[in-house]
Amino acid sequence: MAVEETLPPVGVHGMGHKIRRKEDMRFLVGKGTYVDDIKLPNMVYLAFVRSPYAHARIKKINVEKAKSIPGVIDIITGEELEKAGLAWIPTLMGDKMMVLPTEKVVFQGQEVVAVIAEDKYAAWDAVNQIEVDYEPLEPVIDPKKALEPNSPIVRPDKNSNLVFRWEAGNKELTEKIFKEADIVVSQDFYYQRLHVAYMEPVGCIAHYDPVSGKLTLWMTTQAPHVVRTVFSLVTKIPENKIRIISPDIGGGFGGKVYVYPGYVVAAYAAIKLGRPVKWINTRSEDMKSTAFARDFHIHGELAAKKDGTILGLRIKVISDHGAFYGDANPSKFPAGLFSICTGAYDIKAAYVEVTGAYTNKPAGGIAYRCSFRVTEAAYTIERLVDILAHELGMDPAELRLKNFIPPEKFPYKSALGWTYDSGNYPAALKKAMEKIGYYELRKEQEEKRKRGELMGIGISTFVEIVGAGPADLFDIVGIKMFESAEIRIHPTGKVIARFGTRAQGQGHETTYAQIISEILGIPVEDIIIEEGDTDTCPYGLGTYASRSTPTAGAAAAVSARKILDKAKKIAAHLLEAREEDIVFEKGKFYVKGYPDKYKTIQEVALAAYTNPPPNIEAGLEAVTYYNPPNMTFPFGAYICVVDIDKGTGQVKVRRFVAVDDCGNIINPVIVDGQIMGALTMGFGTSFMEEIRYDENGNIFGGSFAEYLIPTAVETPKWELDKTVTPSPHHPLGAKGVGESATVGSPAAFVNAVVDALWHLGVKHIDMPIWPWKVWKVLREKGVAS
Ligand code: MCN
Ligand code: CUN
Repeated sequence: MAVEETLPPVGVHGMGHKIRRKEDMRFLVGKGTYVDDIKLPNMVYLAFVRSPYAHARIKKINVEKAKSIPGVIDIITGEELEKAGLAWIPTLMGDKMMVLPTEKVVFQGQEVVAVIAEDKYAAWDAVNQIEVDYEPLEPVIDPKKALEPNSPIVRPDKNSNLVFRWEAGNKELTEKIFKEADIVVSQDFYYQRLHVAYMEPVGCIAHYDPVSGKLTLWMTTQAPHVVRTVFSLVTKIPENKIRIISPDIGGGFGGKVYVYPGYVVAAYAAIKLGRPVKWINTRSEDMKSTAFARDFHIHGELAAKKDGTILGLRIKVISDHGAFYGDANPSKFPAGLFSICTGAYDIKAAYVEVTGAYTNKPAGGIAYRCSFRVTEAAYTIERLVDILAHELGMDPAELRLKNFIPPEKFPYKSALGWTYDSGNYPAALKKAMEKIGYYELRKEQEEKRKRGELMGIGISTFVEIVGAGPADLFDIVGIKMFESAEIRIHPTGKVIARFGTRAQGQGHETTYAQIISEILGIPVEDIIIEEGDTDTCPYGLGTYASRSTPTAGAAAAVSARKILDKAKKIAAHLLEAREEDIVFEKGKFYVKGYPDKYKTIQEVALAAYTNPPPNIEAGLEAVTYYNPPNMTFPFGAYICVVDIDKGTGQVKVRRFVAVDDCGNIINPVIVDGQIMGALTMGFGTSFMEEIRYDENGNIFGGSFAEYLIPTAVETPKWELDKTVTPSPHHPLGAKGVGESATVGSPAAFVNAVVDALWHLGVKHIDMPIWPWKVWKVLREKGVAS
């Protein structure tokens, strides 16, 4: 790569410019600052003894041998934390979670004892010398069994394993419609437990200054402000004496929203010992104990007329939450936004019921590019629609085109209560069909089938729902889900803008600068974006659920427009004209009809400090706390072609066309990057990744030896295209995109595999579709070669 290709962009680059990411230079030359890069004087290290059992009573903890290891400073147990009122802390979902256990452990890999030592080697030596005497208890592994009356109870503080029961839709109407339907298809799906496998495991450094009484935490968190508030409420440390800094983050993907015991113990130890404490998970600790994704046991039913008109949808889910209800959903949505499950279709009646269960596994649920469980919703409806097409003998594309919400019906109110802002689903599907050569592929498939070859075509036309969210519906621990942007223009026209969000690789330093550049005509390289420091950034809810563009992007636009309004007044003063006569174009203000006599935005910025109009305050800055009027509803049409090897069961993805629509695009290269990354994660989900447990609660998938993620070798070549249907309520017409492809693609992959095998009597294979699963099916059907 030539050096100039990696240099930051020069010039005014507003919306739609394919500029390189401003942040990439420091990452490419290894100069990013991640938590583990930070070293403070006098710092000590924290490591955890973790439970080998999924469910066991702690009888005794012997720390004597460990204490005598040179360099060991302190050993902290649950009993000690209990005295400090910190053995349990609240989760973001109003439940409680153990920081360190006092009575029993509730999942394998749970933090049991914390060791603090001069270096991490001494800490790990001590971890290995601590003896914990356990009395194993019967573990609760299957969430369905967990809900049976005679099940052992996971939690010491509860008398049942029921987390919640939640429903949406009109049950009676749905039942009536199902009774009247010509055909009902139904299927069980298990959307497996996943780990997000970001590059940087979770960790933190806690530093307490006894002079100022200030606690500073460098933390791998996607939501620094919310964590600060929770920390303040739990510890009673005044909120202005807690500073959370999220430095560069090596991928978050939802796994870094959760509040981990390590954060709390590190903070406690830093205050107790008066020394900075660093805690960084190892990779396998991370895989065994951090917030998981999915784990939904779904039963779906679709009712239709003979001609393929879909009438009703009914879904029952049992969701496995592990030992604590630690999802990071908006509080009114215990099952996230699963009720977007009617998808792209005009369905009269729908009813959904989700029951959450505690089991002896780690907590989590909202992670891995899920948009609050839209992944599970899109998968369910898109699989059901394909099954219906096959049962009816109809083409899956034709069936979709017949049932799409027509473009003229937007804004569209869904049977489960959402008002879709805009969409054009037939346009996206037709574009994808044309690009891939859909009908030719169907012909090829027919011929191949005659020769006994297995080829499948899978479609997914998903709808996303992102931008949480409107204050009347969306809050986290009571805090409304607004988002903030503060823009300051200095006298020389250079800009610093700060946000309540926190990118983990999404490129906000570039795209937010492009938004400001678009509106104010200031070159992108003159705009610095800062996120992730609660002492300097305005309060915000953070980056997850692809909400940053719909919320913080909107806040940036509104703040920039506020500044432009004031700048116009200043320009009128400088040009000795009336404000109404001032025209603003490409960074220049002039009087209507006299474009040659202008003042630049930079000159206006200087005047804001040196020569403001008499009736106007000095300075040029604005802050906005943006409350979105509605969610945004991105969508897409994906088509996948697979060939299956009858000898090995290996599925080869021959082609994958993805047509995405996220409204107006800020940076097309970043959006393409987001889509390719998310497609790769959808591919991993469909064919490789799973965290499983045996009947004793032993994890399978706790290291990369067992948890397979796609490398460049396995990853298919993605063919991207787009349609543009702007959001009518977003100030820039933009919708979110960060998770779309992980939401939409698994159904396309699985639909393709089942399409290849349907004629053999195969209706479904659960993900991950490992070769041996396919091979087993081929053997059963007598076609394995
Ligand atoms: N964008 C754009 N035009 C649009 C929409 C988005 O240019 N119309 C740009 C945005 O400006 C931003 C990026 O695309 O730079 C993603 O924007 P958005 O869809 O708003 O999503 P967020 O910024 O809120 O990112 C969150 C989302 C989530 S929830 C997960 S999970 C995920 C994802 O982003 N985690 C990621 N993408 C990731 N990418 C990386 N590299 N690392 C992660 O951890
Ligand atoms: Cu669900 S993963 Mo993203 O919302 O951080």
